[in-house]
Amino acid sequence: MPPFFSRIALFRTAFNIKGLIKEGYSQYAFAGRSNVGKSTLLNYLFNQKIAKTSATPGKTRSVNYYLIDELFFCVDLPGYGYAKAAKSEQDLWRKVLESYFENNPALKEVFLLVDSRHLLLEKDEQMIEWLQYLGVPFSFVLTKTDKLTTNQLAKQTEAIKNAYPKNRSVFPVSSLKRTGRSELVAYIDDLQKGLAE
Ligand SMILES: Nc1nc2c(ncn2[C@@H]2O[C@H](COP(=O)(O)OP(=O)(O)OP(=O)(O)O)[C@@H](O)[C@H]2O)c(=O)[nH]1
Ligand SMILES: [Mg+2]
Repeated sequence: MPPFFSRIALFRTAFNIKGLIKEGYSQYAFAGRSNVGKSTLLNYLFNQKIAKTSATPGKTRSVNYYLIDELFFCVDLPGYGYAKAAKSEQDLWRKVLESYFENNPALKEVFLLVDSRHLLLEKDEQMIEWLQYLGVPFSFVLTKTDKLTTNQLAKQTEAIKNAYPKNRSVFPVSSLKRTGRSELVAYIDDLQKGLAE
C-alpha cells in the first residue's frame, strides 16, 4: 500500500454554515452522539493527538476538516444529543449538522459511531432516518469495545447488523486498546478507489 493516513493537516474549522465545504476533496464524516469517541478515534486513526477530546460531552463545537495525504478529508463533527448545552447553541448545531449532510456531493460516507455498550438510541435512529432520507451512505463504528467481553461484543455486533439488514458494514474499535484501525483504514482506502459499495 502507498503511504496512507500519513500526512494529516487540519484544513478548516467551520463554526457556521458558511464555513462548510461542499465540493473538492472527498469527505468521510465521523458522526454520533456527544462523548461517543469521535475525536479520540480520529486521533487513533491519525496516530497523533490533533483532534480535541474530553471526558465531558460537548467538546467538539466545530466542523473540523482534516486533509489526509492531500487526497481526502476526514471530518470530525460535533456530537448530537448533548442536553446540557444552551438551547440556542443546540439549535445552531442542529442547523449546522443538517446543512453539513444536505446537498453535499463531496460526502462519500458517514461513519456513525455508536457506543458498543448501548447500541442505537433514539437520536441515532433519527440520524439514520435522516441519512437514509438524504441517500447518504453510512456504516457503523462500535466504539469503546474495551468495555465489553468478546462474547458481549459479538452479540452487539450481530444485533446492529440485524437491525439494518441492508448489510451495513460494522467496525468494532477501541481507541484505548488500539484495535480496529486497519479494517477502517482499508475500508476508506477501498472507498477512495471506488472498490467498496
Ligand atoms: N474506554 C474507552 N474510552 C474511550 C474510547 N474512545 C474514547 N473514549 C473516551 O470517551 C470520552 C469522549 O471522547 P471524545 O473523543 O472526546 O468524544 P466525542 O465523540 O468526540 O465527543 P464530542 O466532541 O463531545 O461530540 C473521552 O473521555 C475518551 O477518553 C475507547 O476506545 N475506550
Ligand atoms: Mg469530539
